Amino acid sequence: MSYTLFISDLHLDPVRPEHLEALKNLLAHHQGKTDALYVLGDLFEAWIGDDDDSPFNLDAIAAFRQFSDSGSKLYFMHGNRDFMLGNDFANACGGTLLDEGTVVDLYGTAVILMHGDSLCTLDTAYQQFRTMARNPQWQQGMLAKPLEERRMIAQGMRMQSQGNNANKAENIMDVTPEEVVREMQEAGVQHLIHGHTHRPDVHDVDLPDGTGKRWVLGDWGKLGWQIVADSELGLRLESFAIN
Ligand SMILES: [Mn+2]
Repeated sequence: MSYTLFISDLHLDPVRPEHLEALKNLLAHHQGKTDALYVLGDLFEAWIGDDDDSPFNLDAIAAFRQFSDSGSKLYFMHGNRDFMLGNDFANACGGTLLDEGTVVDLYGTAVILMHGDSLCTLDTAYQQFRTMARNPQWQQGMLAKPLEERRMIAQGMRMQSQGNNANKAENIMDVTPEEVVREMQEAGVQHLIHGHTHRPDVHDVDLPDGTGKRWVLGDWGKLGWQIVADSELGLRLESFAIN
């Protein structure tokens, strides 16, 4: 049976090697069997540039390469942590970097794919940062700095982000319902898959032409999360234990 997998928010970090191990298990289990794997952002806790060839990064790339060499397709989307993932990374993995809001056909069902951070429109401070950090000129300036300096900047950003988020209301950290409807209508779809909010769930969405569904992937902690799409059962959200 044909099927397709979606994951996001692994937040891979050398200090938590169990998540990279869980990813390698997932890749080994599905390689050559699944039609495609979509990684919808925040694969890495931080990504300071494709030229960062740390043993940890090379380990992850090698696992993805083995997966794509098996014939399964591989796609990546940026998250708010790894927004500097580039084509060099994707190519090394044998995958393709997708634009935010790409619409895919899943066995006859059209689905829009997003990381989810752009849907959190009430978080104006973050959206300002996002606009800056997605600017090619800003990224070029960042990539021109030595790796060690970028490492320190990334560390500072993470600490600042944690401090900021600790004081934000719950609804500001979640998606804006009107923005969800707007994106789904514009794309002409009844299904949206995203991550980012770390609130794995399936929600009904009231659309002008019926009820749609918003599928939210979870972040990897003690549990990992995946969405499976196939031609017979449709979509389903699943979790699995991580040791
Ligand atoms: Mn995120």
